[in-house]
Amino acid sequence: MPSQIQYIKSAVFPEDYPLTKLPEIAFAGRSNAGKSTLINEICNTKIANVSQQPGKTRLLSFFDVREKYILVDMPGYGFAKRSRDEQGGWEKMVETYVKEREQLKGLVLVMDIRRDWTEDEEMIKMFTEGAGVPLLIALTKMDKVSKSEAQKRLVNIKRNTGLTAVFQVSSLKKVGPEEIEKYLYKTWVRGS
Ligand SMILES: Nc1nc2c(ncn2[C@@H]2O[C@H](COP(=O)(O)OP(=O)(O)OP(=O)(O)O)[C@@H](O)[C@H]2O)c(=O)[nH]1
Ligand SMILES: [Mg+2]
Repeated sequence: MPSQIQYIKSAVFPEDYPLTKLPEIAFAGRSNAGKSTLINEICNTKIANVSQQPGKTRLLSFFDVREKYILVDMPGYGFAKRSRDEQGGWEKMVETYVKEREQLKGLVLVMDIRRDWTEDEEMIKMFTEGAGVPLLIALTKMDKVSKSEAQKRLVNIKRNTGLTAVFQVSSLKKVGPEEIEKYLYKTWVRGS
């Protein structure tokens, strides 16, 4: 597992994205889904902020991993206190990033396994499909449900989305990060 990860910068607009050509992998999902936790585990660090106050991060945060690829922690959506204007700004930021970032090799959609697929997830799926960017789904907090429930939810998500790259994750049980890192590196970084 990689351990050398460095924060580069945060940005909203394309002109502020870091000037690197390394392959990039973005993490998106509802606020509190476990994006930052998963990034930390994949990179074996504590660098990505695990939220004390959900919905606070409003920027794209770029991290360099071993000078091999870039991980991008995207702000979470679905946070109730966000106004309609802010929601619109979030959508625009995500859409612009997914469309315009040429080196974006794939997007990890992080979802609490107990939640259902909503129009927010559908929107991200549409943005990525529109841009030809592959999608992986990480179903987090599987420790919160029984094994059979987790399995049922995984099968449902696969069926509803037509996606095959769907992984279960538990930060408590240390399930998922290693397998996901392997997949990302092999399929999206080295395959790029
Ligand atoms: N039980 C359990 N808790 C988890 C798991 N993954 C994350 N959490 C907890 O869920 C909360 C939110 O995790 P974050 O990683 O901050 O979520 P986030 O998606 O980055 O949230 P925002 O940055 O607000 O969008 C934290 O209290 C984590 O400890 C998991 O697999 N199991
Ligand atoms: Mg976060």
